[in-house]
Amino acid sequence: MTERVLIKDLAAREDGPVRVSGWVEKVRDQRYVQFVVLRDESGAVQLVNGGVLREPDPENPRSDILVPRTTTISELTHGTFVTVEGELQHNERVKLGGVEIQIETIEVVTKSLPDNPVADDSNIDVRLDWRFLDLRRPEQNLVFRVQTTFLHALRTLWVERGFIEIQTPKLMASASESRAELFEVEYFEGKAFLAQSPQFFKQMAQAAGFGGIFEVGPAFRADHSFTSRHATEFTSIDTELSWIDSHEDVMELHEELIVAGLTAVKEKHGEELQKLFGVDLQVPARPFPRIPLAEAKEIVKSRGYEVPRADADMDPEGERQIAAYVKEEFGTDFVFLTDYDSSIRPFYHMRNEENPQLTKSYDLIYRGTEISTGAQREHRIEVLEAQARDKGMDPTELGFYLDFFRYGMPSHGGFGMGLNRVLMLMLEQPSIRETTYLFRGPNRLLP
Ligand code: AMO
Repeated sequence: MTERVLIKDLAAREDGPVRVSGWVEKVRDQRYVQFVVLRDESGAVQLVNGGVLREPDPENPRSDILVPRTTTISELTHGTFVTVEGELQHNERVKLGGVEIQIETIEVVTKSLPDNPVADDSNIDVRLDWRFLDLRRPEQNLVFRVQTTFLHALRTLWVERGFIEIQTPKLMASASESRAELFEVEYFEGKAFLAQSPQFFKQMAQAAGFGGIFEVGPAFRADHSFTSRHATEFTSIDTELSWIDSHEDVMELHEELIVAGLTAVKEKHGEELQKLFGVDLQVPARPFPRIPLAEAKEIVKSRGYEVPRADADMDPEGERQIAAYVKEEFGTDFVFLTDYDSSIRPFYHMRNEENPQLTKSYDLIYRGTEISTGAQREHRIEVLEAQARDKGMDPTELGFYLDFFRYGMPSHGGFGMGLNRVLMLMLEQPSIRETTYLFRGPNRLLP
């Protein structure tokens, strides 16, 4: 049997016999001639009926059961998986890729039910209920190819720099970020918590002498919100590195990773992004603007919007306003907001030597939405304990975490970045539901 060819490779082949496999996307029955649009993971091609259907092979029990003896092309239901053999023909008039295949045989591998639970205009909940069908759409397929390219570019940069990839446990004995948004699960006779972040364990790698590390893995937040950017489980991109002078070193690495990721996506998928999403992907210039939070609030105020609480983080409207400002002033989609007040940062963020009210930390905003938090961490145990007490925490409760700092620790820092948010903003999608393989929210645990 001839070897299966991916549809995207057909145009480059010479005319002649080919075999393709995929699912039926459309059937156009024109009485004397029938057309099928067949799609596989790489693209779509038009098939033209020029032959007979293959009878099921009695030697092959699967085909015996599944191939209806009476199938005709017009009976091929949308979604049916088939293997087709035929003659490849280049034909400029074929809009779909300039090639078509004259069918010789179609083998029905598995038939689809005739009803199609998702339509192009189905709402997001229906689409998520039938996510596997929704993912057959080329736009959705592209999201995950973009994700693969983006992560590969980040990994390549980390690996070139000698960073070590780690996998940290998601079952924890205590909270990993804050007491809020914590999932508790039964754990034999006791209880456990789902990791909200690999924060403590990526810092442990610093005490372990690993230098630079990274992790791409799940994070869980019992966040009862229904916004476009919150999930109860998301993929967190985390990195941490030793021997930094300040959070500036973390921001530099962060920029390099973003630029590497976007450059790779633009190179590999730029055209498709334009075609399927109308997105003209911009690779930002380095350095990204850095604006202290207090200054950012002033800028936003001068644009006519006042962030409600002076001692709080930017709110979503504030983030949108500062994004509009950097777009106008610097022509970029990215901005680091820096120098967060210690009252709104976790105890492990290092304070600014000159103004201990401020932390050596930042948020990265992409197109008006926060995608990351990063910081230099406090590595001196006495200071760290004092900062924990300052927050009303009992250092003894931090148990094993504080032990990491008792046997020597280099200066270090890092960041966490939500992968699904980055993709949502990069692909100009309305929600992370579109850029998460299987979204998890307060109302969604299925499929
Ligand atoms: P933070 O809590 O800001 O920081 O989280 C880092 C990034 O993770 C993403 N994120 C989310 N994405 C989807 N749904 C959620 N519910 C959700 N919560 C967070 C965001 C956010 O910017 N340990 C620190 C990071 C560090 O300092 O290294 C942390 O977890 O994109």
